[in-house]
Amino acid sequence: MVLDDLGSSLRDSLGQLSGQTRVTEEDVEDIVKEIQRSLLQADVEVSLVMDLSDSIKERALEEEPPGGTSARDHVLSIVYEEMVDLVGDSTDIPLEEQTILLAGLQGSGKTTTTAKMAWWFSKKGLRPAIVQTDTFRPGAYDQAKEMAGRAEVDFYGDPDEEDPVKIARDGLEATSDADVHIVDTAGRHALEDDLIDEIEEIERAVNPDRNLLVLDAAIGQGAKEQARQFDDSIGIEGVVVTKLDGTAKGGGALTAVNETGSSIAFLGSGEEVRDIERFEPSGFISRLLGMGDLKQLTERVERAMEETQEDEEDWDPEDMLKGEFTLKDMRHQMQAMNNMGPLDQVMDMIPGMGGGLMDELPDDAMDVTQDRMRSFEVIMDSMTEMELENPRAIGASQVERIARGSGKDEERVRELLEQHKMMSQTLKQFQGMGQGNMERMMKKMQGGGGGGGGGGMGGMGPFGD
Ligand SMILES: Nc1nc2c(ncn2[C@@H]2O[C@H](COP(=O)(O)OP(=O)(O)OP(=O)(O)O)[C@@H](O)[C@H]2O)c(=O)[nH]1
Ligand SMILES: [Mg+2]
Repeated sequence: MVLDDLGSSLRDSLGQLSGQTRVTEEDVEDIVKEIQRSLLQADVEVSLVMDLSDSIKERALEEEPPGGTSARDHVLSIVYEEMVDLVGDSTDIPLEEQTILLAGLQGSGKTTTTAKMAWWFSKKGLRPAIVQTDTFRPGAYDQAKEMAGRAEVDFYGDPDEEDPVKIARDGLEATSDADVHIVDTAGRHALEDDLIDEIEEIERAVNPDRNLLVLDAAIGQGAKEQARQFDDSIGIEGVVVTKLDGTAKGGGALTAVNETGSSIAFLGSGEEVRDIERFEPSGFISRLLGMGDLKQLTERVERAMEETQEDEEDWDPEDMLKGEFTLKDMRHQMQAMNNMGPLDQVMDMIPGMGGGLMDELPDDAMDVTQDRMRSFEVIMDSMTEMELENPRAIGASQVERIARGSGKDEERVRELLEQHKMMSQTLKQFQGMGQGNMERMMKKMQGGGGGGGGGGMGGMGPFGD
């Protein structure tokens, strides 16, 4: 499957716009409904979803698609722009000396993120140090130290000290050689007063350049209250979403971003120090909507629809070279000409068939003019499945019947059969050549044969023996 479930229902809605130059209110309603469903399932707050829906609806109906843009692409780009607006750009994280404080509830992934970020900065050529101030949870020191080891970065902690503020102060001093200080803090089940007091004190002691709120991707509506309280007490400049390797899509992060007026800084997607990436709106939006990379969505929607068509009709141009060339193949060929251009160009797309080979063919072999094509199509519509598969079995009485059925004269029907025969013979010659011969011949034609080849066909015509 090209796109996953949610993506595919959105794709279906968008697909219905295919070929339209204008969208109706109903079209937009359908699309917006799909988007709402995806976002709500991804834990995005209802009010945010509604705001977004309104802007999309308004713009999709009021704005004129730029010249040459299809309705579908127009709606798609509006959806994307509005989503980017909602999600925002990545939090600015300059590659310079700085102190970063991480805050968040218990188990949200602070300690892991500290190590991941330290690793990330070290890969950017900076020297990071981790300062571990969690005196609340037994084992916090060992965990942080072990992770710092894996990230191969400086580490400071003091398992015997009970005052986190003192640890923070001592830690900055002890690691003064480092450029980037990342301060890990203790988590609690909920935001109790003592946690707030503690983190405020640490904040004052280390005077960070930025405070990041670490959120588990699975957090839903709880994100709002949490984000507001942390923002009130220390101020939040960015959000880190962790555990995106799970099933949760991280919509709660948008609530937090909205609540704190901040943006997303990093994404975590695993337990290893390497499982971190800078936030990038396009990928995240795609995830929220349950789609692949949305940047390429327009292309993908396009491609997906072509693929669906091909799947349905189960027709592959390469088959023409393998088996019997039927009237069905011919019909596809004629349709393909409408979509893709003339047969010689189509043949160019088939591996091993390019290189101007078709130029050597008699002109009328592939020449089906628009007019003839249209009448051929009508004629073929009057043929039975059997006749289409096996045109050689079409005798005089069938010609008569087909002519009557299609409203064309018998001569036209015979002309079609003649045309088919010609194309079929030409293709047979290709088949007869075999892969090796074909390659040799192509080389010769392209002047790559060396010796006296000289680019000409010489005496070796492709269709002689
Ligand atoms: N799969 C996965 N697990 C993660 C990720 N980030 C953290 N974890 C795991 O989640 C658990 C909690 O992570 P910690 O980094 O200890 O969380 P914390 O916020 O420091 O927890 P406290 O210090 O107790 O408040 C650990 O088992 C981590 O391995 C992630 O991105 N993906
Ligand atoms: Mg921790």
